[in-house]
Amino acid sequence: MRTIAAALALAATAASHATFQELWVGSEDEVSTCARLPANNNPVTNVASNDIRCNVGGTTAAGAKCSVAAGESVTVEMHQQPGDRDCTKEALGGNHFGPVMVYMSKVDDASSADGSSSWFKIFEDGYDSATKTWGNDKLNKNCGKQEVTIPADIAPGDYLLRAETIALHTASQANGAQFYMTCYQLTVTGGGSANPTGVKFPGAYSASDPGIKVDIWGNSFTEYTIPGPPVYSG
Ligand SMILES: [Cu+2]
Repeated sequence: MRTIAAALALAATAASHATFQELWVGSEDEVSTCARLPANNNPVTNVASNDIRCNVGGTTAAGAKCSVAAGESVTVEMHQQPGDRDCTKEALGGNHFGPVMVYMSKVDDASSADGSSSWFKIFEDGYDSATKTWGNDKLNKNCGKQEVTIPADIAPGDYLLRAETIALHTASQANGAQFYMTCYQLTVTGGGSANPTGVKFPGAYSASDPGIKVDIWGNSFTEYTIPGPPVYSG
């Protein structure tokens, strides 16, 4: 009996997992053409692993680059199963509450870069304590989509764009936070000369960060500290 219950709980959990898989440039749907799609929807849990860069297998190239003008918006899109863009299903299911963050990294060639370069954050949405709303609650309400603006002043050239959400439902345990990320291969046109300083993955996060080892269910939980560097303001 206990075995069956545990197996059902495990199946339910796995079914709710997800990957960022599509990208929109402005209003144009690029589908997954420039996404380094993760092999499956399992989370990364070790912040010290190279998998924290671009997910398991995500350090190698996949497909094409998407071209985007500096100052333009892109929309990253997450779903539970590959290619299943059904908006009636949650993007990330079952209480997998947590922040949404997007980073960029300037690289020589987005189709071969391994993600070891420096990353700057361009977007974050953590927790609104007034409405008790998480960043990925909004993702779920918006068919898995999060729109972000490419900074207008960054230098033109190739970048990796790293979309991430963290599920914190079991994050009160050591290494209980679940990281879901996908890297997209971009070429940025226009722009200026800014080359924002950033952080490395691994390195940007520690397993003991207050936004990573955190009990979101406790009575004392009122505010959430988003991990990683501040957002580059341009
Ligand atoms: Cu999970």
